[in-house]
Amino acid sequence: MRVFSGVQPTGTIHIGNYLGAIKQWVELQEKNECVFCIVDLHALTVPYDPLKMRDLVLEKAIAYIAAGIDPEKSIIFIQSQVKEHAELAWLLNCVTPVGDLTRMTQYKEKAKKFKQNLNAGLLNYPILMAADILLYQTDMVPVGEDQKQHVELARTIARKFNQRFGETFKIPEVKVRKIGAKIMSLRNPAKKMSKSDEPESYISLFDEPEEIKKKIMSSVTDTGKTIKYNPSKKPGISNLLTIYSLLSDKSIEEIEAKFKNKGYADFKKSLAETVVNALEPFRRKRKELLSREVYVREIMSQGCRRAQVIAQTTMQDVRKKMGLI
Ligand code: ATP
Ligand code: LTN
Repeated sequence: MRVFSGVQPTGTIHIGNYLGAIKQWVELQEKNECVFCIVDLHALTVPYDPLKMRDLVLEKAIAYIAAGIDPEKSIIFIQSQVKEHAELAWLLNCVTPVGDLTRMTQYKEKAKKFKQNLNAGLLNYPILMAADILLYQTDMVPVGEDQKQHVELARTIARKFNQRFGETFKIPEVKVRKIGAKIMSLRNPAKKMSKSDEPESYISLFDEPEEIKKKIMSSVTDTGKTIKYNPSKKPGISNLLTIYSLLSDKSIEEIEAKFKNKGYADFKKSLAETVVNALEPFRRKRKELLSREVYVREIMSQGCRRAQVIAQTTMQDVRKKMGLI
């Protein structure tokens, strides 16, 4: 099966991104043909500094590899280097009703946040994402919960295109984890952990042990004393239990049993230790890769060439079907 997914280069990759998306990628690459993208064109839809973009993209390439994406097994590349993404996005613009875009949850939230300078890119964002996915005749898109709606729209766009112009695109399936698809903020367990929030609200994949301990010990938890999984009544503790479980490969029940007669402080201390240990190999690998920029850039160039071959084949067909030859 062909798998496609991506992360935006802005901000730091956090354990929400890792547990919701990247951890699935690492597992999927063993048995599938995987294409993983750094979606820099998507990142232009919100205010950003052009001088910092280059480093942010390189940092994400390093993060992918440090977190376990193997460039021998998977294609890793930068979205803007494969021009077919922008080209197909324009063509798909012409088959997508505006009403489908204005009802997207992420658009509605961002439209509120950027009321003063709302650009058309924010509205059209899911079309570019559909182009990313459909260019590669993707079977499966592993993402976090917040991106499910966008993948569903990509399916709708593909179906509509196929009906209008003839069978062209594969209809992709979304793959969202049962547990961990929505890791919550450490500061506010009612909100998802997000790169664009304050650093205390997330744990970066590369935070130093001291920072991890501090963030976990001061994370917002619920009233009461018991360590019990109950997302609606105890969202803070439930979120921490989810993180603990996914990073230790222990079931939530096992962890609850372990802390049956213990308090929040003991639980948090043990969680901090678990997180520090689980992220240690990533920190080590990242340090090594930071001094090998040429190697990382070569992986990106190779990835770009491999991605282009697939993208160009799809585009030839699309152009022909749309009468553009
Ligand atoms: P922002 O919230 O600032 O828009 P982000 O943290 O959501 O950024 P993205 O690059 O948009 O980061 O997301 C990359 C991948 O991580 C997507 O598949 C997304 O669904 C997933 N993801 C993001 N946040 C979480 C989270 N809190 N829990 C689980 N998965 C997440
Ligand atoms: N919009 C996604 C990133 C993204 C993506 C994709 C994910 C862009 N193109 C294609 C899966 C498939 C986000 O996480 N914000």
